Amino acid sequence: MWRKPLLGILIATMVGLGVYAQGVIINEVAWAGTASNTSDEWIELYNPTDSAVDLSGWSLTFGDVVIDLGEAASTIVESDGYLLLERTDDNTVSDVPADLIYTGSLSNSGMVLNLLDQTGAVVDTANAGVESGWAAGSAKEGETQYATMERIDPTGPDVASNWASNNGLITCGHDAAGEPINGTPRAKNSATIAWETAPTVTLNGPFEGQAASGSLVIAWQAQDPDSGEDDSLQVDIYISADGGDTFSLLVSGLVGDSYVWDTTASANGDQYVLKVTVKDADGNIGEAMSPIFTIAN
Ligand SMILES: [Ca+2]
Ligand SMILES: [Ca+2]
Ligand SMILES: [Ca+2]
Ligand SMILES: [Ca+2]
Repeated sequence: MWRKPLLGILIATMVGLGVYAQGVIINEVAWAGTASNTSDEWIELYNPTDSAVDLSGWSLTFGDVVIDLGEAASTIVESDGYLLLERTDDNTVSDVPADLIYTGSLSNSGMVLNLLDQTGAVVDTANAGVESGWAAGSAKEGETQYATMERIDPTGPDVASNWASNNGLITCGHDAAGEPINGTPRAKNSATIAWETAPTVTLNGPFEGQAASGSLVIAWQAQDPDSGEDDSLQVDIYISADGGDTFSLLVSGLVGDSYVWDTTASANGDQYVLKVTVKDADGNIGEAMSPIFTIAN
């Protein structure tokens, strides 16, 4: 668990911009609506702090829209609690009660949301650094249709890399037609759960344009944020000879952090790519890909 704040600080330091969350934050934005109705947009706020926050006098704005959060059914957001805003009526997320009904649309071409406290200070934003469109989420044409834009690290800044689309696997709530929503209204984001539990891997070579021959040592570093037991991860390696278009399994079920590959068993070529996947005990998968390299024996 020690990695999480460190990662947040690292991202903030590297990027150097983005508003820091102080208290309640904008956690999820259903800017494309739902499969039932593209007007059925909704927004989730979240309190990642240790104490309750009173939203009296706070507002949420985008475009010309100003939503007075003091009009919520309860203005108190408990620690680890949510506030669900549904557009037009409570049927937008039909089986989860809204805390506040608002009017006004989120353009699919992208908008910036601002969260203002009782002094009028902007305490959080969503989608601020994005020139056009949205940092994440999708409409009808998305891989996961009408996926919401979910904040990954609730205490991390509003930068594009801290937003991801709902993965369509961890979802809750139903739309006005009773169909499942590709989002997590009033619940932890799928992107946050993946970030907290999925392993990550980085590949230490081969490097861009490297010409490999004979035995090539494939080395990687893998981590699982919620266990820390690196050697419990199962590693598979895949190889592509066509620049990453198609992969075939090279070796599976490895543990540890390196593998010696006899490249003489493979044809010469200059469009090779390696992919390493790591799987934890829960079946969460992380992967890393090498740049294109050459085999010349
Ligand atoms: Ca929209
Ligand atoms: Ca509702
Ligand atoms: Ca959520
Ligand atoms: Ca894990």
